[in-house]
Amino acid sequence: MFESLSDKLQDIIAKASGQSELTQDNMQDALREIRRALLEADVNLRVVKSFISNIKDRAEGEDVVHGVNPSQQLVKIVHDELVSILGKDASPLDYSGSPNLIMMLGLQGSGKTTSSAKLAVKLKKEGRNPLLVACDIYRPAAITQLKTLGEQTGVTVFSEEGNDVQGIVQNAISYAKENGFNTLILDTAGRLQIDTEMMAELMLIDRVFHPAEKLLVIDSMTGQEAVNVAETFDAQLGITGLVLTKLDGDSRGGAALSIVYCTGKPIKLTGTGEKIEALEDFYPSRMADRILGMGDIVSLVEKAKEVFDEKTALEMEKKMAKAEFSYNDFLKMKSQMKMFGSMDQLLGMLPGLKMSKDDRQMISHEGEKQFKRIEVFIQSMTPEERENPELMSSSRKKRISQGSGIPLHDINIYINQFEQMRKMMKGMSGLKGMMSKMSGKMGNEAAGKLSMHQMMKNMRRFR
Ligand SMILES: Nc1nc2c(ncn2[C@@H]2O[C@H](COP(=O)(O)OP(=O)(O)OP(=O)(O)O)[C@@H](O)[C@H]2O)c(=O)[nH]1
Ligand SMILES: [Mg+2]
Repeated sequence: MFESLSDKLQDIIAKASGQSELTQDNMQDALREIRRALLEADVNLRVVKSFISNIKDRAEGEDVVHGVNPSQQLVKIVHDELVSILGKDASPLDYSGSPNLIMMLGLQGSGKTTSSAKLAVKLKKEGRNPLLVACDIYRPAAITQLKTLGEQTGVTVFSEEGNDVQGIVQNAISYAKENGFNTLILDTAGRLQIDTEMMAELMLIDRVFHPAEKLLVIDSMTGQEAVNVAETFDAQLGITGLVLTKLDGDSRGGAALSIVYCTGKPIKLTGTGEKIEALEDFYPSRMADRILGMGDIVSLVEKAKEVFDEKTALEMEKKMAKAEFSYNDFLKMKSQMKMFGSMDQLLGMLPGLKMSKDDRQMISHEGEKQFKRIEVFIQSMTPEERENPELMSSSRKKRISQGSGIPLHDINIYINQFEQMRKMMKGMSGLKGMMSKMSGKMGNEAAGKLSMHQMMKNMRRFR
């Protein structure tokens, strides 16, 4: 899905990682390339223009965030803009009406019948009781197609030979009321938006039955031509939302990225394959994540912004540079790290890190256990010892071990690690450097290459 656009955007962002700051000058190239990538993806020109001008404004106005390198800031800005043109928030289906009516409409072959069946299965899973209504009385095999899908999925199909569409819907509603179906999915015939007779049929159904949803089913492979189709259908019928099908075969993304901005109508569902389960709710931010192939780096950047306020970062940086970093500072830093969320969540946000949920939980469980133990160890020190790590002597260690219940052997390991960490920090240019090193690692070159083994090793170093 959107592979070619994805690859291009990711390349552009990776290039920005060599720069030290986001400025108007060094963003010119990136913007030009983003523009080209979007146009090649067949994104509507109006969308491209707005997209580029918003990114430009934000890149110029953006404060430099500590610990976040330019490529990551660019990721965030591009991500936000993608979310914005994809519709910002998810738009759930409207289940009002009793029974609730969902009318599927669109061009021939766009995926109405398939999506109707997929939707029925989805609704069933969600505890609704859907009825598929065969409203395509023009194509000979249409009713059979829907019936077959109904049989495969265990969803009841309502059909009538020889009746007109208004009559069929009327009878289907009565049937639903009698038999406890609460959502009717109307699978209408494919039609061209310029076929006035066929459009009149939909308008009539709309006027008589007031469906809660009039979903325009659009084949995403048609690129920005989808925009024209949607605009005309909407002008005549006032559609309530879009179902974008065949996203699995769409490597460009032109339809998805143009249609919401141009029509003002939300994408409510996406078809991502021929299988009956391949229908997904549409979340603009998740789609943007996918396009940028960035895991959830965006949340990470947002959190870094919240957690590491500039003053604390500077204070820590100074202390580190002078190797004055104390056990108290360690606790302070740790409590700030905690604000990132659990370690499990944190690992989940690392892009390109292919780790199962179980592995993640195992590692984070171990890590958090160790962190807690280190906290107990530090809390068993006197205030003086916490401020001055060099005071540590064997008699003090023994006392701490007795007080904390942690074996002396482990205390020695912790102290050793702390000293190593102090040295390492002094070597770096402070917290800012450390953060950008960390995030640099997460962000590009090492992402995807960071193995489980390396992760474990890194974690052990910080314990
Ligand atoms: N790969 C893929 N194929 C799809 C998707 N949705 C539908 N199709 C395929 O597209 C073709 C047309 O789908 P239909 O559901 O029959 O389309 P329709 O809009 O009902 O067509 P008409 O009733 O003739 O107007 C079928 O071969 C489907 O399997 C999808 O999300 N991904
Ligand atoms: Mg059909």
